[in-house]
Parts: sequence; C-alpha cells; structure tokens
Amino acid sequence: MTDHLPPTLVLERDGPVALLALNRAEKRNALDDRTILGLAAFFRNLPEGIRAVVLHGRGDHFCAGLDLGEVTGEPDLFKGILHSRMWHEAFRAIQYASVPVFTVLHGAVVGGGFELAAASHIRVAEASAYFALPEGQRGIFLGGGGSMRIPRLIGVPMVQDLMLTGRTLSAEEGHRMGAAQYLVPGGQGRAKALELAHKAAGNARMTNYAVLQALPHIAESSPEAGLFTESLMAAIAEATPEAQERLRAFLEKRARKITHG
Ligand code: 1HE
Repeated sequence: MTDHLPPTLVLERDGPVALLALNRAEKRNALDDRTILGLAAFFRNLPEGIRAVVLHGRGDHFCAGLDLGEVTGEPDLFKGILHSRMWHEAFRAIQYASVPVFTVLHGAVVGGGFELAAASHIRVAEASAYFALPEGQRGIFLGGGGSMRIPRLIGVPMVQDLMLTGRTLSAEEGHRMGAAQYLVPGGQGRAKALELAHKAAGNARMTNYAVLQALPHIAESSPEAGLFTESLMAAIAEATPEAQERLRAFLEKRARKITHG
C-alpha cells in the first residue's frame, strides 16, 4: 500500500522495517482526513516482507493533533460521529496491525497526536517530547480512541488533570507515568526505535502476532476465559515450524542466550 500514500506520509524502508513519516511539518504534522485515511490504508495492507513499523514525525514536532481546520464550519452531529469513527478505524488498524509499531516522539505529542502514539505498541520519547490534551481549551473532546487508550497508559486521574488544567507532561514525566516505554536524548529516537524494531522483527512471526492480537484481549478478559485463550495461543505458537526450529536451535546450542546489561 505504498502507491496510494498521501503526500503527508512518506515511506522509507530499512530491510524488514518500514519507516513511515508524518510529513506535514509546516502544519506541525496536524492530522487531516487524507493522512488518517492514508494511515488506515497503510496499516491494513503493509508492504510485502515488512516485520515492524517505525512511525515518526518530520520537523520539530511529532504531531499537533487533529487538523482543527477540518472541524470548523456548520455543525453536523452525524458528520462529527463519522469523522471520529474514521479515526477509530485508522488507529485500530495500527493497534491491531499484523506487525509491531514503534513511535518516535519529539516536540508536541498533543491531542490526536497523543491518541495516535497511544495506538502504537512501543513509544520512544526524545527529551524534547511533551504530552498534552488541549481539547478542553479548544472546546472539543478526544475522538481518536484516546479516552480508551490513554487512561490505560497513565490512568484516568492524570488524563483528567491534562484535560481540565491544560497541564503538559515533560518527556521524563511521561516516561515515568507510562506514556512512553523509552526515554532517549534529543535526536536519538529514530535510531533507538529502529534498533528496537529490528529486534522485534527478528522474533518468530506468530509470537509477535500473538503479542499484538491475543495478549491485549487476554489481559481484558475474565481470568478463566483469558487463561483458556492463552492455552490455545500457546499451543498454536508451539506448533509452528518456526517455533520448532527455534527451540531445536537453542537445545543444540545454536541460538543466542539471554544477556542482561
Ligand atoms: C495547526 C495545528 C492544528 C498547528 N490544526 N493547524 N491541537 C492543538 O490544539 C495544538 C495546536 N497547535 C499548537 O499549539 C502549536 O501549533 C504547537 C505548540 C504544536 C507548535 O507551535 P509552533 O509555534 O511551532 O507552530 P505554530 O506557528 O503554532 O503552527 C504552525 C502552523 O501550523 C500554523 O499555520 P500557519 O498557516 O499560520 O503557518 C498553525 O495554525 C498550524 N497548526 N497545529 C491545524 N492542530 C480526533 S479528536 C483529536 C482532538 C485534538 O487533537 S485536540 C488538539 C488539537
């Protein structure tokens, strides 16, 4: 799905890793409809051979959120619902992509930009990143799944604080609270995300798929349903030829051991 990318999305490739850039720096990578539709199309139909995606923003900011120019005009409730649902579908395509998605966060990670980051699996924040939910100041509300996903990262009380008081979180605060798994110095986010993406790309495909598709459902299930699903998933993963080869490789001392530090 590279032929139909809008000009606001630019794709590069590093072996099995796709690097997708938000390419609208002049508008601080604000998300307009064509970009949202482009994201949905890309993640639903990844290029052949891609095993991980790194999503980043060109310019000084990751993303200034919803393109506010696209929601001004004659109020239309029905259109408003469909617009938000379009975002949901796009960000769902990211969350449930067939491969892991890493985001590089720098500068503004605000509103819909925070929602976008929250739909990815691993967030790498550069020291310049800051998180904000300025919807209250604009008179609008979260519409890209942020009410579901962001509280799962930083908790309802902190989301309420951001939305009610206009508080921003520094990269360090965001990292401490769970908005990002990694914190790196300025300018190093892309290299770090790429390194992590290559590691993930080297895992067994079925295990990665299970981590993205099964794990979140299991974690939200009742314990008994979750444990049963886990057993099914474990049996499916073990039965793949790739798993069997990897297990043999370890037992025959051909595989890497775990290293720490
Ligand atoms: C935009 C947008 C945007 C910038 N929609 N055009 N998001 C916000 O409330 C964030 C609004 N943006 C900002 O607060 C600032 O732009 C930034 C702090 C991110 C960056 O500041 P700065 O000084 O680097 O840039 P700027 O001069 O403010 O913006 C440069 C241009 O980008 C300018 O347009 P220009 O034609 O005058 O050059 C800005 O108008 C434009 N721009 N951000 C449209 N967001 C599914 S619901 C999600 C709900 C939300 O996302 S709410 C949060 C919306």
